Amino acid sequence: MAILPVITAPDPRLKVKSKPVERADDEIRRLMDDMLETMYEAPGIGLSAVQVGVHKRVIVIDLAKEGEEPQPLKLANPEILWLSGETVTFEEGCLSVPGFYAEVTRPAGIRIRYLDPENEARELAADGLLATVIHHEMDHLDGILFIDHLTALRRNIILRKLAKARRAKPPARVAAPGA
Ligand code: GNR
Ligand code: NI
Repeated sequence: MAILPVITAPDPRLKVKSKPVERADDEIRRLMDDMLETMYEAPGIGLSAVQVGVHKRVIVIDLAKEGEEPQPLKLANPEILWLSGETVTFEEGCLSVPGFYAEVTRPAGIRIRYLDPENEARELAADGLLATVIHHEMDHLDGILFIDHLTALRRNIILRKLAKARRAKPPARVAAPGA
């Protein structure tokens, strides 16, 4: 397994819509495991492939608390089957929007269909924080960040601060030969 670099906003790669996987094969299983390791290390409770620069419709989630038995969820091609009319509001954060948190209101319940790592079609019903994290990760697959649910004013303040922080401390780069 490997810990992968997580892309942070504002980065145009986070705005790209991800493509469905043809089937869950060894490459996808490896991606899911690398994403889980990256997510645990961060730490975070969800991660989408686009955040590690892979534009495939793959997400991982684990809501288990530290010290509890891990409960990894590995999902490819998640599709919404049903949304509840009720809404719920959670304070969200994002590994691609480091240091910023905001309340987002989303459908309280969700039912999805997806491919598991063995390429089997499965369904999952969720509410509470799990439903919110599924929405957050599925948004990533369509190039949407939680800050896109805020007013343009709040979003732009956050994006400007992130861009300024990046200029102050650019991400580590591998040295070019001869550099
Ligand atoms: O670690 C994360 N916490 C979180 C909290 C509330 C709502 C959504 C999330 S997902 C986030 C990790 C992440 O950026 N996933 O894309
Ligand atoms: Ni996120």
